[in-house]
Amino acid sequence: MLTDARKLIQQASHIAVLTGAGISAESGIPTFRGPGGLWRNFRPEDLATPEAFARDPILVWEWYQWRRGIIAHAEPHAGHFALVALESRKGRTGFTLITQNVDGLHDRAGSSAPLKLHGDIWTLRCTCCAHSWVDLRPDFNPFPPACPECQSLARPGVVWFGESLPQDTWRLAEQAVTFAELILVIGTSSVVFPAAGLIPLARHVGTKVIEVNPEETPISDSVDFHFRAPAGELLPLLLE
Ligand code: BJW
Ligand code: ZN
Repeated sequence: MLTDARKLIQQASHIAVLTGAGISAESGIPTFRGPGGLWRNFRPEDLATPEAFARDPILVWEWYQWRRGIIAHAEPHAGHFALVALESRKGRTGFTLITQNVDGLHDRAGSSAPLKLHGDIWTLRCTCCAHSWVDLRPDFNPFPPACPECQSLARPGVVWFGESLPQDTWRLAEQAVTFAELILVIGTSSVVFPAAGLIPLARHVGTKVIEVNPEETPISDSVDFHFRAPAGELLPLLLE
């Protein structure tokens, strides 16, 4: 199975990769769902919606500040680096990395311009004016953080439930999966839309699908290859 999948990867002239929280699990960053997932201890509707932020911005900011602290101490692993090596083999026109992750580990590993469907935890946005900026401090002082332009309340630069994805990024992701001959789906439960919709879209136009996930997901039965293994172990073997 590994040999056949490797052949597909070698032969494909364009590969799209869709990653989710599971690729960062071996870096020590909790996933959302599943054992130890963030949603086991917190209700998403209490923390990751515009309504939750309007109701209790301090609670939501405390949660993001806690996660920023964990992410700041995490390092990319062999799986992230294997994707960087694949990108350099395939070249600019042969590879697109699409991620649902907000942690920035792909950038820190060396991936060039990943398409970030759900934003970036290190970016802040003003709730009043159009200003957005990068702030790499895990701890804010003053707390909660304020806009440097107009002093209004800042919010995390991420996409919450009920919010639209960044339109240009989304269009590029759709183009990539329809243009690609192969999509690698790594470490995502494939339940959050519209990101999860990229996989049926790819299949619809004949793109082959390889899934890397220790658990079954709603797409597992319909993919060409499903490797039930952690990304940090499997990707270096698959992409060597
Ligand atoms: C490993 C591993 C290892 C473990 N190696 N793997 C169509 C149908 C139904 C609902 C909707 C729909 N369209 C829209 C919706 C509503 C909603 C939605 O999808 N809800 C579903 C949950 C039912 N979607 C939205 O609201 C989206 N907006 C939108 O559609 O706008 C238009 C619209 C508006 C209003 C109404 C209708 C349409 C926005 C979604 C935003 C998601 N935001 C979050 C938070 C981001 C900020 C933050 O980080 O705080 O994004 S939620 C959370 O889930 C986060 C993730 O990016 C996202 C996906 O999770 P992911 O990455 O898959 O992680 P997990 O934890 O679920 O899975 C980890 C996997 O890894 C597991 O499978 C493990 O087995 C595996 N794993 N170790 C490899 N070592
Ligand atoms: Zn402002």
